[in-house]
Order: sequence, then structure tokens, then C-alpha cells
Amino acid sequence: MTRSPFSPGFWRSPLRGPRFTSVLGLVLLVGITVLFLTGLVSYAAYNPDLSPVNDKTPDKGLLGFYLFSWPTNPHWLYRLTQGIHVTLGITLIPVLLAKLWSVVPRLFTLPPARSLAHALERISLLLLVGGGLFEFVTGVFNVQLEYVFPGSFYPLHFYGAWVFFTAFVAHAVLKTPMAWRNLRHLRHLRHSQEERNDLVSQDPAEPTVSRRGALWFVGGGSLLLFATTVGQSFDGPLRRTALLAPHGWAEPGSGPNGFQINKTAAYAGIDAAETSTEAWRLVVVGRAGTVRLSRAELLQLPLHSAALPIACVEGWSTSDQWWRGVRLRDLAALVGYDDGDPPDVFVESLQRHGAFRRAALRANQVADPRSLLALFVNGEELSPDHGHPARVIVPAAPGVLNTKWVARMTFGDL
Ligand SMILES: Nc1nc2c(c(=O)[nH]1)N[C@H]1C(S)=C(S)[C@@H](COP(=O)(O)O)O[C@H]1N2
Ligand SMILES: [Mo]
Repeated sequence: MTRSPFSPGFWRSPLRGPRFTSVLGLVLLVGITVLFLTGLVSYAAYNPDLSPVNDKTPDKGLLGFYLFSWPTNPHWLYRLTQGIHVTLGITLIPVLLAKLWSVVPRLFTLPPARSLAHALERISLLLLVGGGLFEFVTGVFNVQLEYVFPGSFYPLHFYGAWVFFTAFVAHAVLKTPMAWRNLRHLRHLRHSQEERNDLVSQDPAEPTVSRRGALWFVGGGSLLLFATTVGQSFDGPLRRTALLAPHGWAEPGSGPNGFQINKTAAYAGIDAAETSTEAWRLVVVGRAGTVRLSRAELLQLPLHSAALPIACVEGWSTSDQWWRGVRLRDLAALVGYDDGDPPDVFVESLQRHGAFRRAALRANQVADPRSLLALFVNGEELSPDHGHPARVIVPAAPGVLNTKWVARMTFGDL
């Protein structure tokens, strides 16, 4: 039988109906709201107002209305918010797909629009479905293979989120009351009432699975994705359960420096000759001038320790590591900011190419006594891959702001 998807008898699954769609819809209502909020928060955490360095979304205009100074407390803040964003996003994939499957007959309604209002509703659905798929696909690609989007993931995912969420709010306002009613009256919902719904096939095929079974199947899929992703936010044996996480497989080695590495020194093109004690100098610039420090001179400054994690935008994080080095605010004091009120800082690494070779930190991050230019980790010198001879580490900040192989720091309001 070759019926077209536009003909009423084409979609025959007996699972489709308001109940199935309502359950999935309500799960997404909560889940996508959390995704949107944690996403906005993640964007604020980059300090995009410290343009042009950190801002990967120029011309954001009004959409940056809510930006605020990302706090340094609690020190695991970004680890939590971004862990939730990525893990929840991946976990919701089966729910999103099942929801789309449950309403797919509506995609093929003819005529495409019965009235202006109907046309507008369908356009909003296009933004909703297109926007949703777009956000999930770009998100997964970024987590899995960052370089599919050379430098352009941020604007895509950021603007896409606003389009998607606007359509999502409109859809939720229109549909939530009905979805809620459908579920509250689950047991009392008359079969005859259900039948009037356009999602219910008038000529259903034989069921191969119950509705409840189908929901368990979707939930099981989500649970499986969750269980193979969440481990990337932890160390030790748990990390090895993160089969789906891109770094889940890579063994970061053992010993004090044996925690996850994002880009290796070889990848970043760091030349051992440049990082040797003889060659390397830290250049610090501020209103009082420029100071050049050798490693030996840095070691003469007061050294402090802080237990802080690395938490990447990709969702993975490490537990707290013991970093030891010079406070950023002490470095600010060397170049004219010794009044206890340090400014922003622009940090540049030895690396010549690549997106994350430089970053800007806000004054509140510089002022925190746990913010360090670290020389040691867990009692040992930094390894080349973790940023030897010196790297920035800031509490609660996204990993991307923790510049490795630091060569130059410029203090002053950005
Ligand atoms: N110079 C430089 N610093 C960098 C990066 C980089 O590519 N180059 N990557 C950043 C990112 S995205 C993260 S998550 C952390 C990872 O630090 P780790 O490799 O020590 O775990 O380093 C940050 N610092
Ligand atoms: Mo990162």
C-alpha cells in the first residue's frame, strides 16, 4: 500500500494520542526551561562583556540584557550549572525525539494553512521544531567534536536558543493547560473524547507495545544516555562510565598531574624551548609600567594554595585539585594596583593559534584570594599539558578562562 503521508490513513500507530504527547510535553516543559536558564548562565560565565576578547557573539544587543558579573562562589558553581546543562540536554534527546514522533502527522496536515491564525501557528511550530533540533544538534556536536564549528558554535547556539525559546514559550502558553488537563484526567478520559483528537488514528494498526511500555522505552533511553554521560563530571572509576563523553575514554595519566587535559601542549604548538627556565618570562603590564619576571623571581613572591576544579563548557569537570602559585591580585599590585582594588586583566598565552589562547577576567575574579597564576598542582610542577610553566586558575569560572602557558598579563579596565 503506497499511501502518502498527507493522507489521513497513513499514520496508524495506536500509541499516538493526547496522553502520550502530554506526558512528553510536560517533561520537556520543565527540562527545556532548565536548559535555557543554565545556558544563559553559561553565557554570562564567559564574561562576554569583556569584549572583544571573550565575546564570541558580537552584536548581541538587547539579548545581553541580563549579563552580570559571574561570581567566584561557590567555587564549583560552573561545574554544577554546566554539568546540568550538558547532561540534561543529552538525557532529553529521546524525549524530544519521541515528542516529535508523537505529533508528526500534524506536519502533513492539508491544507497547510486554513486561516491566517493557523498559518501563524504553523510558522511558530516551524521555529519550535527547527529551533529545537538545531539547538540539540549544535550542542551535541560541540560536546563531541568541537571543531565542526570553527569558532562559530557560540553565535549559532546563542541566537538559536533565543529563537527556539521564544517559540517554546508561545507553544507552552498555548498547550500546557490542555496537557495538564489530559494528565490529571488520565483515568477518566473517555475513549470517545480521545478519539476526537486529531493525533488519534482513525484506523489504528495492531499495537505492538502499550503506551505505558512506549513511555518506559523512552525513559529507558534517557536513563541510558544519562548513565553513560554523567560520569564526566567526576573523577576516578566514575569517569570511566562516561562512554559517550568525548574525553571519557582518554586516560589522563596518573600522578599529581593525572587529571583531564583538554588541549595538549603538542596540540597547542607549545615549544619546549620557549617554556624553559632560561627562556620563559612572564610579562605583567599595568598603569605603573611593565614588569618581567623569570620563574625564579615568581617563586620569590608569596605563594598560596587553593583547591579548585576545572569545569569545561563541554560539560566535563574534574574534582578539586590543589593549585599553588601567585595570587592574581598580588601580580596586579606589582604594576600599580596595590590599593586592594584590582582591575580586569587580559591574559595571553604562548600559543599562537587557537580559540582559547587568551581570555579576560573581571575585577571580582582578580580580587578573589583563590585566583592564582598557578605554578604547581597537587604538590608537583605543572605538566606541559596542564600549562607549564604557569596557568591561570579562577574559582567558579569556566575552564576556558583558565589560560595555560601564560606569557603576558595586562591589568586595567577592559
Ligand atoms: N592557552 C590555552 N589555554 C587553555 C586552553 C587552550 O586551548 N589554550 N583551553 C582552555 C579550556 S577550554 C579548558 S576546559 C581548560 C582545560 O584545562 P586542562 O587541560 O588543564 O584540564 O584549559 C583552558 N586553557
Ligand atoms: Mo573548555
